[in-house]
Amino acid sequence: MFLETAADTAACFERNTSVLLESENAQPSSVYCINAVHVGATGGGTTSDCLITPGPKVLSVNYELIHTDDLPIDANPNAGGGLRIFPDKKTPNETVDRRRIRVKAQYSQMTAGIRIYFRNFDVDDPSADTAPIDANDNPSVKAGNDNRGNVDGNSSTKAGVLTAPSGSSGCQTYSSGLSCLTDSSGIATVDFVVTMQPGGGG
Ligand SMILES: [Ca+2]
Ligand SMILES: [Ca+2]
Ligand SMILES: [Ca+2]
Repeated sequence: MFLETAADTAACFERNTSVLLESENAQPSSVYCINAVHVGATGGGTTSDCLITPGPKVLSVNYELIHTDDLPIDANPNAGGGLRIFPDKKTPNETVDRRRIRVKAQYSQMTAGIRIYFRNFDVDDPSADTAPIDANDNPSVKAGNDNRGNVDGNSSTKAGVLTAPSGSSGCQTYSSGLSCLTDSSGIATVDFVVTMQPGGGG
């Protein structure tokens, strides 16, 4: 690539010098470099400088209801803050699974086919740090992995389960969770099933 500004050209005629600005080939990571080649009547030389451009990344993670009659996602007023959902039945005999929530990650480029990796955690119950509520903490460590429930009767799902949304394609499990591909808006989507007995509270 070759660049020469009008100002540089004007300077050439006045001083019989020129400055050629050249971008280097793509550099690793997010480094972008420009070389300036100076040519003058009494000599010349090359100077260069580099800058780091912002790399592509996930800008935000948002949560959406799956069933239109689910209770809204709202701010958790209890210890720990964050957001909360109501995963229980709304009437005694209904069969709707309200434990499932939709998670959308927004990539910084509106590009389809970028693989985004999702991972879920069983975080510490912030409401207590001692038994009988939360027995796995101590004065210096507030340990997670204290959920009492799980998704499917297997203790390996104590942190909840990530699943591919119905009708999606391109999702793959990996050692720590699930990855899915972005759509043309740069959004990758997974579903997350919560446990019914979070925290150490049982
Ligand atoms: Ca704990
Ligand atoms: Ca705790
Ligand atoms: Ca927990």
